[in-house]
Amino acid sequence: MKIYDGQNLRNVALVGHGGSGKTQLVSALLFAAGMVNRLGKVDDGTSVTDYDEEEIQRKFTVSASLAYAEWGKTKINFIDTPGYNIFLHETEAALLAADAALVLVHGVAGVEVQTEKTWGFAEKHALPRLLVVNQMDRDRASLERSLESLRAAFGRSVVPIQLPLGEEKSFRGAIDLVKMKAHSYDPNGPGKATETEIPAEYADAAQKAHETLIEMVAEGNDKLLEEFFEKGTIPVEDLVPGLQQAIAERRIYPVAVSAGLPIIGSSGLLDAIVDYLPSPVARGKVQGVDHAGGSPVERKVADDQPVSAYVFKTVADPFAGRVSYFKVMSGVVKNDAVLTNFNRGTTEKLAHIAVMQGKTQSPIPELRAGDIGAVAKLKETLTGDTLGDKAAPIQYPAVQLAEPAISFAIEAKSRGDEDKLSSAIHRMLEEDLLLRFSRDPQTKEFLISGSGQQHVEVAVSKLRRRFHVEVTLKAPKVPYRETIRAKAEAQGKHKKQTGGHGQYGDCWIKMEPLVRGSGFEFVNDIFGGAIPRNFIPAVEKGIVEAAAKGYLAGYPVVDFRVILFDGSYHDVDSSEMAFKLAGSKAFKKSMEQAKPCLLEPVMNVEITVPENYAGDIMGNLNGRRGRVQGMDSKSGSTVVKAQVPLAEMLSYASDLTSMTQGRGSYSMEYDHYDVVPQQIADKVVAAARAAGVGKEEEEE
Ligand SMILES: Nc1nc2c(ncn2[C@@H]2O[C@H](COP(=O)(O)OP(=O)(O)OP(=O)(O)O)[C@@H](O)[C@H]2O)c(=O)[nH]1
Ligand SMILES: [Mg+2]
Repeated sequence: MKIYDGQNLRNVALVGHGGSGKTQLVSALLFAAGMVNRLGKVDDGTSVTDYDEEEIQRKFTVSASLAYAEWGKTKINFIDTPGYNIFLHETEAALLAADAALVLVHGVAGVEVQTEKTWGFAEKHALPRLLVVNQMDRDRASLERSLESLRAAFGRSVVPIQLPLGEEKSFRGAIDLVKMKAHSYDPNGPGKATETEIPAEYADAAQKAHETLIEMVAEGNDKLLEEFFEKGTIPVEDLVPGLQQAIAERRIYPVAVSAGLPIIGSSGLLDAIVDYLPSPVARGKVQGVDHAGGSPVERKVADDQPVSAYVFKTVADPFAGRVSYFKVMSGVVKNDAVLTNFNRGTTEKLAHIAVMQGKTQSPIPELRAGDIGAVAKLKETLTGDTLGDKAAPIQYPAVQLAEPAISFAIEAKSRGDEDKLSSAIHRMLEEDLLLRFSRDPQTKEFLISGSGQQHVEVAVSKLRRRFHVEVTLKAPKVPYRETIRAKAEAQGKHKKQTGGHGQYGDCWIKMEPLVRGSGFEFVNDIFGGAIPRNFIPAVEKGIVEAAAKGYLAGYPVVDFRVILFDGSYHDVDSSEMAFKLAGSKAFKKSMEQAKPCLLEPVMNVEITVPENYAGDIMGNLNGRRGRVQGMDSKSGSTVVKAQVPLAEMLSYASDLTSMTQGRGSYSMEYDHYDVVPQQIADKVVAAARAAGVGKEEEEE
């Protein structure tokens, strides 16, 4: 395996809506570059980057993976990412290793929900972009319509650098609007273009598009603008660097056309990546901090800088152990290097560094600034950590993850599974940052949490296939809360003064509702020493502990204020314990009068369906206590936005699939807590009581 210098590298992440053809395109590009001798296909389970058993079975990408193509003097590192909403956290994390994004758009559907989401990630991480209108061989695929939706979503900087040659079934290549040549492909061939002059019937359209491109490139570049006004055109040798610069500065988002199956446009796309997208070195400097919460540090992306590498992904392999994927941010990572993990203050030896072609590792003696590789068996390093030269500490920022949206109780099927469960899950948590594992304080069950039902199901399936642990998932849980709706006032008195050392604590509190999201507030309003100062924190503690245990159904009580305003004490018998118990009693007595109620999480839901299903979807949302907030139609599909209680969304994934014959998709995130309607609350409370919540012994 050859060693590449930073300027001869391109790190591109393929992003876009699920099914736009990212994984298929990577396999096509690798085949066209001669990196593999058979064309891998998603549909046969033979693609290079969807190699995980889960991906082969489900035929979509679950987690980011790497591949590379050697194209002329350049090595292109591809990062294939998931487009499915519940795995998008993987996509964003992987973008930290990229220097540009290839944003794929389905030639029939145009811009879709996840196109915009992933565009947002690219925006956030300031990545230059190349748009690819893909699957141009499909019936009703159209560059023109795709461009309309792209411009509507991303503005007028979207400009074609290619036009399709032929359309739909007869799509056979692309016209290069920079060099003004036609590139045609044999649909059964190896993905390499034959270059010809532009056919006469395309000449006018190509000339017009060429001029539009030139104008866009010249617009932000005074020198080119002058040249353009003088000569009425810009020669190719000036247009290429001008285009490069405009892309790097994100003034232009160029658009190419392709198909990954049949492979059409591949060699032209590889050329465009090499010619127009920036190398990691061209991106200049990277930013970090010298230690957590410390001062900013800058590092030049160059071989002569101190070495630093950012770990953007971890794979838990049952055989190879932990495999860490990293990008060399500065300096050179040599095989067997001993580096410091700055996040953990530990030392790691990088034995057997390698480059990845899908699941296949090839050893390499060194990786230079900007390159991407992998290493197995690091001891403590996890995703988001920075490794480097001890003398030059730096930590690169990791992505901010959302909170998981859904939890299920998980149970091992047998005793043997139980023994293996926790260690297997902890290894999976290392590879999937949004997965959580915890214990329900009320029911003592183990909980597994993720971004959606399917996310959790994939995790369970991995547990079985990779780690041979069988588990069952029980009904998902809704994290209810409790609160109050009225003011209350009560006394809590704990008194035991018969025989031996007595106990005496007595307090009076007022309780008031607070606005949603305020949590808990404690006000000490004791005057004249009715309760000695040192016992006041004990009263508060008693209230806090009782509130955590809940009043109605065992869910934490939130959004209320307690004012401690009176009480009494005994010189000998008062103690912290006695006042804590008094606080807890006062809380419970106040709750009786305070009109307690249940709160439930309400989610922002976005559902995308083909237009003709929109009516059904809205009707169905009404039945789920949903409030439709808006509707958007574009290119044949409708996006419905609504707020729906989480409790009503637990089975939505499978219901949506059956309502739309699998053509709908949705995403949701937490928005706020709201009061549960009485009838439903009654059922939740009854279920909790039946499960034994609130039956514990009253302390006396
Ligand atoms: N006709 C046609 N079908 C394609 C093309 N590219 C991909 N497909 C098919 O479209 C489906 C989805 O392709 P993938 O490559 O898995 O799509 P993806 O963007 O990786 O999807 P996610 O991994 O879910 O984000 C598969 O059935 C492919 O065979 C294309 O250019 N033309
Ligand atoms: Mg994929």
